[in-house]
Amino acid sequence: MGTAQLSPSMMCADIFRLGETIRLFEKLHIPYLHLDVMDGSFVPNIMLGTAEIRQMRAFSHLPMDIHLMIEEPDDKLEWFTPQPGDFISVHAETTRHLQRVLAKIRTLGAKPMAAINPATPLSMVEEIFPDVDAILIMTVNPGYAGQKLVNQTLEKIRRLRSLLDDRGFDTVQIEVDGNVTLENAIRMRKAGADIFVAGTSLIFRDGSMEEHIQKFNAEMAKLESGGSDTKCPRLLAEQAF
Ligand code: S6P
Ligand code: MG
Repeated sequence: MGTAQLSPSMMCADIFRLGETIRLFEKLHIPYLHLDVMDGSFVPNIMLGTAEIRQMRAFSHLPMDIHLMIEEPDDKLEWFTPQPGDFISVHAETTRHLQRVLAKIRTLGAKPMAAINPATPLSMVEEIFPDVDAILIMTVNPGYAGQKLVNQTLEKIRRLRSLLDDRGFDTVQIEVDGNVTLENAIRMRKAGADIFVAGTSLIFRDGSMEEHIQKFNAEMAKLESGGSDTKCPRLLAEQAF
């Protein structure tokens, strides 16, 4: 298990301070910008489009973590100009050809990620482990920021982690998205999550964003260095809840 990574959800950022926020993320070595693309059909909201993504690419070299919440993403991937180092995630619920779409993301040069909603069973992604670099477990129903954790997704993260490990896919990362508070992040980390989408629950809220990020890093480092007699948080899964 590598270090816990943050992926700030840019739809939660103050658009009037976007530039300085991105510069702060660069200074703090944030590994990804999480970009939510919503089509008003798969999810009941419309968010970030190709123009915003293009502008952010011109402004910053930070890799992107593009979360496509759009119906039939199959022939729309090129619109987002995937780059090496980017993650592109597609929802298993949005395409009849998930394996083909994931393979296409790889061909276009980015890292494929499959996403599933809280009600979607893990069996929907079990056959595509060889085709992904990460799996996104939605911990709220997609569409909005500021929602409450769907509690049973914690157990789902734990089951996915052990399925991946048992089948030899221990390098496949797990991303979690939705109501990632500091307390929930600790529980998610213990369950086996690697990448944490940071929205209104963690960093885009009152107080200093830099301090929120440092606090997250400190808590994750604490978990890694023990706090128990094992150094591997995955082994703590039974204690996660
Ligand atoms: C939701 C979207 C997310 C949100 C994020 C907000 O559909 O995919 O990336 O932006 O979950 O975070 P929070 O902390 O407000 O739930
Ligand atoms: Mg998202």
